Amino acid sequence: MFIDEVEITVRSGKGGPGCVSFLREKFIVKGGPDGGDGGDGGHLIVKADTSTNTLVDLHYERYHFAENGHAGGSKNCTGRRGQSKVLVVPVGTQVFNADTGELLADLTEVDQDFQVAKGGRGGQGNAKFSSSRNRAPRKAQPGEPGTEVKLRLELKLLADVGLIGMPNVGKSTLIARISKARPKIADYPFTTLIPNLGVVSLDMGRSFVVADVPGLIPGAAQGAGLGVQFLKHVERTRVLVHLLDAASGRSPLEDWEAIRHELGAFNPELLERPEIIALSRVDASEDADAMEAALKKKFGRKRKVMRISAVTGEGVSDLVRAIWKLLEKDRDQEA
Ligand SMILES: Nc1nc2c(ncn2[C@@H]2O[C@H](COP(=O)(O)OP(=O)(O)OP(=O)(O)O)[C@@H](O)[C@H]2O)c(=O)[nH]1
Ligand SMILES: [Mg+2]
Repeated sequence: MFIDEVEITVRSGKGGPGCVSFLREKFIVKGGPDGGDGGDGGHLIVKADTSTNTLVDLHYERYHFAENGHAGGSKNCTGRRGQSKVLVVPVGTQVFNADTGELLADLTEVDQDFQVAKGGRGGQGNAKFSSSRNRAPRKAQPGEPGTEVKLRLELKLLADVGLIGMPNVGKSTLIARISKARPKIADYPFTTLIPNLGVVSLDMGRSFVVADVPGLIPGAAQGAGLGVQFLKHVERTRVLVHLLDAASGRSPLEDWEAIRHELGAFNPELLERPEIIALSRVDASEDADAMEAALKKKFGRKRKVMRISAVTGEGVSDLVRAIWKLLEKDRDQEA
């Protein structure tokens, strides 16, 4: 199961109590106080790792506690610190405080971590309270409590390129052709139910990451079909490739407009994203030439219009190169 949003409750460990104790040994009368400090409680940490790509484990396990610090002992023994709890989440996870909505951390890199709650300090033992006025203190501190936080974790996959379009236009077939991703492909709408990521390698170590998301239909912004919730996984992409089916019997231009409407309703920023138009499944269409001409006329120099067939391979390597160019341009502009 693919889960991209969960609410969990976490707590750091409580500090261990300090100890009250007096040295008692043969031949030593009234040895001084020797109660050690309690150990600090464990921290609560969230860490991004590639070992997982969904939040499903946290969906089933909603409470997470770091270990409490251990009590101090006699003979000035400090208690053991509590073990910190490290929650492993996929790269791309955003950590919010569920009560305030505040974004606490955006874990976009492998091994990046964030300390949500610091462990409580261990209490001081009675040895620390000894003074010239009180040589036999019977007092020690309790440990500080841990901190409890309600978190909302939201996964937004990180990809350079988002493949968007109506259902059944060949998005998954394309990602399977250009990367090692192997999503389910079938001749019916809504085959893809969860986003897929694939790495596309060019030559000389150049590569980029593509996200294939479930298809969109008119009304998706109001929840039609699978809705638009998966669009959050293309929110952080830098380039969109919009597949328009040449063999669906529908008008590619009308499809384009319908999907753009849903994109805008979800997040108007997506409309500004550089976009390549890929007229897809051209091998199965008689009208591909006319459709291509109409699209080129409509977009002029604003968008590159390309024709592809993920089945025969026509146009696919050109598309990959065009994507790379656009990514480079985007990088240059950023720099
Ligand atoms: N003839 C032809 N068929 C294609 C091509 N690309 C995909 N198909 C077929 O079109 C159907 C849909 O392909 P998918 O890749 O599953 O389409 P999708 O856009 O991922 O669909 P959803 O996941 O439902 O949104 C499958 O039967 C594919 O074999 C193509 O270039 N030419
Ligand atoms: Mg698909």
